[in-house]
Amino acid sequence: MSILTEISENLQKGKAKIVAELVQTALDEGVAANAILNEGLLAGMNVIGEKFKNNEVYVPEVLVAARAMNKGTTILKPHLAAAGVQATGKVCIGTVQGDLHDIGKNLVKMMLEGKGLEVVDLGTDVSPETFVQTAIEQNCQVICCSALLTTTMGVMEDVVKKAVELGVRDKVKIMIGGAPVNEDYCQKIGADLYTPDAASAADAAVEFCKG
Ligand code: B1M
Repeated sequence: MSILTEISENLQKGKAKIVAELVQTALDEGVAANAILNEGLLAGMNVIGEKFKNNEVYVPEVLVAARAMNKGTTILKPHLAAAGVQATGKVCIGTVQGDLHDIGKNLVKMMLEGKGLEVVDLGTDVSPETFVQTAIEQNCQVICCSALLTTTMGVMEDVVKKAVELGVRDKVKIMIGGAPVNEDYCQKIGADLYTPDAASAADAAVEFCKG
């Protein structure tokens, strides 16, 4: 069994300590950080996601898998960052109000940092006011909103409205992403950009920060 498959399978079993050890071993053996992320950690989380959808596993199993994912990504973080190029810019990121999913948001954050951007992580359950006030007070060029629930994606429109209300809509770019969101929705709510994954989000944020 390849080490990437081992990482995926242990992640699915929620074996956080083993996942962390395997990620370190893979790095020591010279496996690329991107491959460990995509073919190990994300591959395992996709399997869990499908099983969750089909009621083959339940919330506790998903939670321990998520914890294993976070352990693995913590070790990967400096290696993903090392692959990035230096850029100047500041971004704030969060998962929108009512939504506690943070794995995708953390991946986007990691990729942004990997591109050399300074990232203000607002965490989960972030109100439109907090997104926009943070951008104003901390001079962020970009606000990144993540949502995983159809019931919370509407908060992204409130972020756009709040930026208009506080008079900064022309000064800050608003990027959106997450499983229920798409390009059509982005246009409908008047956000600046939808990207489907963490890597393209980071590339786009760099371009926005260049101005
Ligand atoms: Co939840 N959950 N969950 N969950 N969960 C989903 C999202 C769901 C699709 C599962 C399902 O039913 N098939 C479903 C949503 C259905 C819907 O709204 N249409 C769902 C539900 C219903 C719920 C609860 C309501 C369940 C309940 O309690 N009955 C509840 C809600 C809690 C809340 O938030 N208020 C809930 C809870 C949980 C856990 C706590 C158990 C756990 C979260 C743990 C955590 O995040 N710390 C969890 C998980 C893990 C999932 C699944 C299985 C995996 C999500 C994930 O992390 N994926 C998910 C099913 C699935 O997706 N297959 C599911 C991996 C992650 C890397 O992907 O976040 O999409 P993702 O990020 C991607 C892209 O979307 C993109 O980049 C990443 C990859 O490169 N991206 C961006 C993300 N944000 C971006 C921002 C950008 C750009 C790109 O720019 C700014």
